[in-house]
Amino acid sequence: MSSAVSQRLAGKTILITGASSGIGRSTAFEFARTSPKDLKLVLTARRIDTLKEIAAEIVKEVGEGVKVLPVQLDVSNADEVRSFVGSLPAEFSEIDVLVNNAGLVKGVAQAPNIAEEDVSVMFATNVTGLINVTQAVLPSMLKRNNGEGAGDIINIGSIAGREPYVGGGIYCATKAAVRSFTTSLRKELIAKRIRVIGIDPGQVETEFSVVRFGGDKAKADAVYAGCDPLTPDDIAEAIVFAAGRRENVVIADTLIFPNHQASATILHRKST
Ligand code: NDP
Ligand code: 8X3
Repeated sequence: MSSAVSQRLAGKTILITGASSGIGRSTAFEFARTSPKDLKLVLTARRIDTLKEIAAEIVKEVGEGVKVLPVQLDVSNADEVRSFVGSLPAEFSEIDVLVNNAGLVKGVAQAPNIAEEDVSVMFATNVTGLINVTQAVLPSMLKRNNGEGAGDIINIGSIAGREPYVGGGIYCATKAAVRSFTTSLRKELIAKRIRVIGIDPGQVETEFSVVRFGGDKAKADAVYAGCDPLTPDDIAEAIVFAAGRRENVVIADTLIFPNHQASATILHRKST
């Protein structure tokens, strides 16, 4: 990453949701590595012990120039989100970059057999959770710059939000909602200096499929059999690239595939 990017990121406070695993975890490391001298990271997820380990690993790798605050946060709990933002320590309280990454998928059931609990948890996390965090952080972004506003909101969508597939009725609907909310927000903030950035990954190997199949690693591994999926670091690089552009440049919309993928369901698999 060029020094221009580290200069642009210097001094910023980055809030990442879902930082305990996968894309969120990689994004924390990528920001820290890109601007190791002067950066503040607020890392959130439900697994606080994992976040503390990641915080320690980051400081061990890049040094004390990056200050890391791990905070336990369930994005689906609106009260928790509000009180979290309101009680951030002063040095972390001005969020410059919000990475709305927390998300999950549950199962591959098709209507009318989708468990109500799975419907609720996917919408509550992927949609309401993302909106909760955005609404809690946005007021402070709007006040900056004499009311012109400042900051980046980076929403992690998915190819699933553009192309619904069999067995993804709810997850795809949540990611379509994220795409729609992201687009509305960008339009609503047109007079402000707040960048609204959408990043839609294709297949990335993380804990995503393990969560989808309730911890069944063999089923999760089968999703990637014969494929060469993206790594979470690939998406982290795109996120930091977007945040590191000149302030007048908005990477509004991206779709990122591994080489073997051309749509949600068109993937070339090598036979083994
Ligand atoms: P992981 O399962 O590896 O990471 C998901 C993260 O979300 C974890 O850190 C988890 O932390 C967090 N999370 C889940 N529920 C909540 C909650 N209620 N409150 C706070 N944090 C929560 O998956 P990925 O890294 O792959 O997923 C990250 C994002 O990328 C998701 O939005 C996903 O939809 C999206 N995506 C993933 C793709 C893929 O192929 N992997 C492709 C396209 C998009 P914890 O359990 O500690 O709370
Ligand atoms: C994850 C990508 O295609 O598995 O968002 O739903 S997919």
